[in-house]
Amino acid sequence: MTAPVPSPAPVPALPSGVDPAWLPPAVFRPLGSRRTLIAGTGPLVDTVHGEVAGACDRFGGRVVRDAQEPGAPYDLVLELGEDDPNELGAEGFAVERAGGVTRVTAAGQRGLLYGLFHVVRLGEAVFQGELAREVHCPALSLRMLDHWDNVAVHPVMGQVERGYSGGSLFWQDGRARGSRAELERVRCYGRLLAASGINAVAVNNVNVHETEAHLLTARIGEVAAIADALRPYGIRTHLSVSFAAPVVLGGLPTADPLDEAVRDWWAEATGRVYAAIPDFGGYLVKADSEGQPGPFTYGRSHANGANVLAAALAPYGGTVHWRAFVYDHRQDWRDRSTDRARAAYDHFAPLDGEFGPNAVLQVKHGPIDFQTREPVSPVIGAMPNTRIAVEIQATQEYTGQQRHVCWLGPMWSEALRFRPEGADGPSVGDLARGGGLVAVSNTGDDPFWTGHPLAQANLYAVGRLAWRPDADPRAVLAEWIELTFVPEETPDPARLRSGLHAVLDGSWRTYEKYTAPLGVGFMVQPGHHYGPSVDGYEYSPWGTYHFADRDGIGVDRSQATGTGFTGQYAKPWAEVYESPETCPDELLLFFHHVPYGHVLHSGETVIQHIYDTHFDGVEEVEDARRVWAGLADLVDPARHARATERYEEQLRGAREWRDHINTYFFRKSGVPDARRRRIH
Ligand code: GCW
Repeated sequence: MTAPVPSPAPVPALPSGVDPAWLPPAVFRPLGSRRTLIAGTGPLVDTVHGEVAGACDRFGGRVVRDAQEPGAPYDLVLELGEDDPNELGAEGFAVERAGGVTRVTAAGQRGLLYGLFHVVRLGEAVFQGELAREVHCPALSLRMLDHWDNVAVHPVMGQVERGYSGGSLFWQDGRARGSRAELERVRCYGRLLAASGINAVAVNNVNVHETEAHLLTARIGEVAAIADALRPYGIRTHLSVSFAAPVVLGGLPTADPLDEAVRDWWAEATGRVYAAIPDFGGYLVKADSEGQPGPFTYGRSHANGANVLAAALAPYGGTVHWRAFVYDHRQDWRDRSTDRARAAYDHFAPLDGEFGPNAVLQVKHGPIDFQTREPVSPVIGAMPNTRIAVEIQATQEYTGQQRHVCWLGPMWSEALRFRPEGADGPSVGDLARGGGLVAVSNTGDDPFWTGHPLAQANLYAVGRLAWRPDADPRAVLAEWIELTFVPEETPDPARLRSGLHAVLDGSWRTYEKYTAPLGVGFMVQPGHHYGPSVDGYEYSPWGTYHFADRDGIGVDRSQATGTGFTGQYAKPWAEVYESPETCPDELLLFFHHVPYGHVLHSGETVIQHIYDTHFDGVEEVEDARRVWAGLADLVDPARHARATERYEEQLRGAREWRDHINTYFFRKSGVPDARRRRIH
């Protein structure tokens, strides 16, 4: 008897009015107009089959599963198995082309899925000429998005904390989205993420409020429904949990990680999670951070805390992601010796080697909090015996909240390529191999997914940079442009490409120019963090100060005269950052307090730099707005209109920033602008 031929898993249908992002139908034309053979079995192979079948329905090609027609000529073969599994792993694939046949081979089902999307990305090119065998494997095995989504609408933070893309894709008004259409949208989301390389999603906010806490126990079925929707695209589901769950949910008198009853409680709760979601990814924990409960309450270390959850997850292959974002958020601004930048290292570096094998320490890429410009966190290079995940923020909390264009690929790439021990040591990307790359998601139920249509580029880049942390961000952007805007289908592809590069390539630096100067950070409105307020956090307990007075500005973090933070770096960086003479201009005020007349490496004084960059930044936004307007005939009208609207707000905002910052520093310093422009 022959086994039944497996059937394709249908491609989820994009709800009407929702933007196709980087998977518009046209990118499937080269694939869909050819003959493809798919070999292998398993649910993700069915997904691949469905993708090819959907493309063929649209473009007239043919797909055959498991050689029902032996010897038939194929243009493309997608096959599971055969290859050396050690070479390709679960997620890698090999691609080659000879004798008119393109062949993608994978050892694992996910590898085949990524091979398929590789073919889609390359389009016609993958069907031309000959291609020697190339192996593609992800550098990082965990490529994750963390959703800061609340189940119930939070009175201050709303449905999605720091969300700028409408409501949550997963939750609405206290319940899981569960209608057919809503789950179809989640499937579409999983599909987009898989095409960019993402393989894990945490579905709820790291600030675990009362309603959200119950997801771990009574409401795990809701999480399971999301996991079901994401699974066909190779995405594992993770859950943020409260460290106090044994007390809050279990009714125990303590959550002490060394207490036996607490251990048992976690083990039992975790068993139930796996009964509901057999491929559950694991827990994400924000502990002793901004009011969340944690092991400090019991006089225990964070390794003790992480390990109790790790032990519960271990029998099932799950992982705990334990965040290193631990600092004193109630500090006295008068106390100049406390330095928030130091906190993560002070808490965690001494614990190196104490975390269990399935515990990952998740470290924000900078020492403070996702500012427009920060140095790399010294924690990343200081814990060689700990699995480290690097956390970046796609949601643009401090970078324009998806009303301003701010392409973050170059910023993330700089961080990932940074070498904490200098040129001969490993890069941050290398150091993240043990734990992965994790981004706070920038998506929601907005028709464009990301509020600003151009912010989709950031989402795309997360997966691509996690796959290859040393990738050139400009190449990632070019790839996103080709897929999303399908230039060859427009009358003037060259103008479209160059216009998109013009508005995106330098947009992070533009944003930096008109906001807080030289790495000093913040200067945002308290609470929502949008728009300028130079002293908004200056006399607050949050540890985010600039210390501007009539003579100068910046935070002295040197060992010689400051907080000693520079000493947390290895050489050469400890020395480079220690002196204003060697510290890079863009980080000068992060590391040093200097007079306004201090001369930068650029040759400009600090005060003149502030004036110049703020005027320039606004001009650059004006230029970008003009370039975007000139693309109206080449871009989908809805997309164009949405971004046009946002450019108006960006320009208004940039002018506001310029005038606040310039006026503030003119009044503080009394130094006039050398170029005599109008300062209010
Ligand atoms: O950047 C800050 C945000 C908080 C966030 C916190 C964190 C989820 O302002 O909204 O809380 O970081 O990373 O935990």
